Amino acid sequence: MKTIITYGTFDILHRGHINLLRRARELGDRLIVGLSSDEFNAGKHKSSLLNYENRKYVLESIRYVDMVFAESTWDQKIGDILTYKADIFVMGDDWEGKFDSLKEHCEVIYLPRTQNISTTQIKAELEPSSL
Ligand code: C2G
Repeated sequence: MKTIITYGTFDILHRGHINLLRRARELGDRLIVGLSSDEFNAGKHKSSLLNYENRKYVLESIRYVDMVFAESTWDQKIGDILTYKADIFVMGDDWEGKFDSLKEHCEVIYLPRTQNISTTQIKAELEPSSL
């Protein structure tokens, strides 16, 4: 049973997120996702439109996702990798190199980001001034 682990905010899910989740899941037999809590998002200077419960509900409905747990701190990843016996840690390559320290515990793979789509861009287009 090869376990893949990834993390993110996954607010207003779009093709870029799904592409990442699909490719991550294809690397193994199950994919588990550390979903940023609302408080952790604040620490990332990100405010998600949907709160944690809503983002979790949506993520759990995705066919590529087997389990969702809360991401509350930057330094919980090693514990998560050991707890869930993760074999591969996957992130989009906007994070290239940032999590190489995890290579002591599991394989680390950065996948190319999907171009020309982002939650930030979607939010901007929803702004009344842009409608
Ligand atoms: N992503 C992507 N293509 C996009 C947008 C996002 O591949 N067009 C990927 C990101 O690279 C990331 C994942 O989708 O791997 C989730 O993106 P976000 O929800 O923006 O997550 P982020 O804020 O990067 O949080 O501890 C790690 C952080 O929680 C990552």
